[in-house]
Amino acid sequence: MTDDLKKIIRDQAYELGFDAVGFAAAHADPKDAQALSKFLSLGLQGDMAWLNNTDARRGDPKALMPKAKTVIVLGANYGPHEDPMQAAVLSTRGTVSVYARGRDYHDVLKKKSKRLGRWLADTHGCGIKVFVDTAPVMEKPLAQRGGIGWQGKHTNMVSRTFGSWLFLAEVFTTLDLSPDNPEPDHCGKCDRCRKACPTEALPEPYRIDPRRCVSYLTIEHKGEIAPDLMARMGNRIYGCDDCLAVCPWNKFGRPSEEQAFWPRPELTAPRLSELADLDDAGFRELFSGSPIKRTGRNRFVRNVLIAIGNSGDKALLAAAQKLLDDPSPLVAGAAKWASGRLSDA
Ligand code: B12
Ligand code: SF4
Ligand code: SF4
Repeated sequence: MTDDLKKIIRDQAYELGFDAVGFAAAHADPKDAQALSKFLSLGLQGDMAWLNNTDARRGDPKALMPKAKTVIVLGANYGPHEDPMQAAVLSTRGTVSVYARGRDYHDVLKKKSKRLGRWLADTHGCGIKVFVDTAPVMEKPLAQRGGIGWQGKHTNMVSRTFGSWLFLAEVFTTLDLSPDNPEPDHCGKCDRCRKACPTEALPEPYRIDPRRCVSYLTIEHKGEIAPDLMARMGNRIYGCDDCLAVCPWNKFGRPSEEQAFWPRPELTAPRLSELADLDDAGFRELFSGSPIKRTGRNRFVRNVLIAIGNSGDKALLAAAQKLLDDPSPLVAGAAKWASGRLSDA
């Protein structure tokens, strides 16, 4: 009976556009809570105080829904249609990570997960709760327990079918469904992701130091960035895909069929000089519906200035100098760094 029901749920999830579906028991695994406490005790969360404030709940799915018995773990393929690193060699352009080139995945997956949850509640009279990314849920270990992939040495979840390009979401339910088998680790001797990292943010296999990660620095970190890290960031202006892009399991993946994740043409290799010119209103207009709106104009222009500083192209010096007196100290500081670096180039 439970297997029949699981098949019906799986089919419904596929119909709604999910690409991977698994079932995990809604109980805490002490290993996850311990790994999280260790992570926090080392201060690795940096500016992400929300990880600290929610740690008691994050380690245990029941803390979010005491009556939950099963977590339906869901994956959505956002595999790129083009080489994700193609803009990395274009010095006057920026590289936006694949996940942020289309529409905000939170909005897209929330809608689909809610539809799945509502259908389940209506057809089976159960309780449900839906989560995507921002709730205090340890999504990757749950997805691994639900069998849709394993946490690779870059710490993200890798799928044998979709490589490193899966977004995660969950529907918690009071239905008691048999858990799937956890996916074993298939990294083997491979170490490509760690070698590819531009800032050495993966000091050991399966460990990340977010404070060095370009994704953290460009999206989460609110202040100035240390000069040695800025110099290593290249032209990555929002997020980073280097460790994901080199994963050999990507060869089994395929481009996403979800049009909402397809890149907006202007974000595939945007011109740094145009982005540096954005004011608040221009930023909000350009990035409405995009995850990029999250950083606000100042942090984003800081990132663009770092890329300008790293471009080695003196034609961009004027764009940096124009921002030396910007009212935002963050922007003015990055403009000073970029101008100095280009003048020396
Ligand atoms: C905080 C966060 C970040 C932080 C920290 C990253 C991190 N690895 O934790 C920053 C800002 C850096 C980040 C970056 C990115 N993120 Co993020 N992020 C999250 C978030 C909100 C929480 C993750 C978390 O709990 N971290 C805390 C630590 C403790 O967890 P951990 O690193 O997984 O630690 C585990 C392992 O290290 C292991 N471990 C620890 N010690 C040891 C020792 C040994 C020996 C072993 C074997 C294991 C082990 O156990 C820990 C617990 O399981 C999740 C969403 C969610 N709610 O889960 C999304 C999430 C992980 N991010 C996601 C994405 C897409 C990204 C980026 C690719 C975005 C981009 N292109 O820029 C990058 C990838 C960077 C990277 N290599 O991880 C996706 C990943 C999807 C997937 N397939 O896994 C998620 C799941 C969001 C989603 N719903 O889709 N992210
Ligand atoms: S996202 Fe980029 S900076 Fe962060 S760990 Fe991966 S390769 Fe390193
Ligand atoms: S690049 Fe290699 S080590 Fe890293 S996650 Fe992929 S298979 Fe694992």
